[in-house]
Amino acid sequence: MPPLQEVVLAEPRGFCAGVDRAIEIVERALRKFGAPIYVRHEIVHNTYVVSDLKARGAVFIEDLAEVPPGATLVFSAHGVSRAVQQEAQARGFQIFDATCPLVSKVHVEVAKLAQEGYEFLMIGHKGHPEVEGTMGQLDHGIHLIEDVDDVARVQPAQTAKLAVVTQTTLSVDDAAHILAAVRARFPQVREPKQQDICYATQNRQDAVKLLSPQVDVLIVVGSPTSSNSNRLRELATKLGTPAYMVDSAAELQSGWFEGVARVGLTAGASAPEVLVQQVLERIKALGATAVRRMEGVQETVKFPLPKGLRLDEAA
Ligand code: 0CG
Ligand code: SF4
Repeated sequence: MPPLQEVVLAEPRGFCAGVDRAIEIVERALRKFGAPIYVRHEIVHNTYVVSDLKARGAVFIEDLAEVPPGATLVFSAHGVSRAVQQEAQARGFQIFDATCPLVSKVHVEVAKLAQEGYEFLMIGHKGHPEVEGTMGQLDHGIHLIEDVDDVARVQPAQTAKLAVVTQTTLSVDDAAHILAAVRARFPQVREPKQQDICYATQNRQDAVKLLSPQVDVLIVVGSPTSSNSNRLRELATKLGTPAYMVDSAAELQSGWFEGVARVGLTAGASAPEVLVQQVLERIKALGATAVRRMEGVQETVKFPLPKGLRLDEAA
């Protein structure tokens, strides 16, 4: 096998518009109101981002009981249930909602269709905060579907008005497979006009599909809690390319690159580019001499900041 030669950078990779916005919300809240700023759940699922914001005065909590009266509270990019939203409002916190607008869009759809009498199947991963937030838009009537077996098992109260929604960060292929099983069992099911899996998840997975066959190993920068990052590693593995996910350059193992000529490098939607560059440097130190960027979709999505944190507002 030839020695380590080239690193190919996936395009697009790393931060999406929802993550950019969420981090910016915490940073601006810190600047405007000073520390501490309370954040419900990791603002995005990245160890580096969270520890950096912690060092600057953000306090990450899971339970609102940990938030003192009068505090400023930010909801993470993954969104929250109605119960959490209502409790936070009732306790009078100053709230900034960093829920990604593409997650909020799913919440709005659920609320609207529920009004029309719909019951829901939600395709997603149990225990993920986005799933808890979306399912928590209603008191009842949303059934979690994790796989094809769940489709066979689920027992909706009625099937005349049944709608399907999904987590935004699923494997596009797995979701399509599960959705096919849903359609087969419930042909009348109502589907989102545009799929709920977001553009960033789709684009990063598409890039890995193109890149995987060109490389001998794929490195994904991302944290273990990050759904979309895990899906990138999983996808490459399914395509037959050995793949590893690392939280930082320190986690790289030289053994992964033995007998490897070409390394693919990508990052989940919550992983900062600075970590990608550190990983790249480390792979270069192991012997890679060339770096190439693959051709890919240019993302231009940008979401506005919430009122009260915009630069053009009077202080
Ligand atoms: O991929 P998930 O939903 O786990 O979230 P992460 O924070 O990693 O990235 C995007 C968001 C929100
Ligand atoms: Fe929004 Fe998609 Fe990014 Fe999640 S991964 S924050 S849904 S753009």
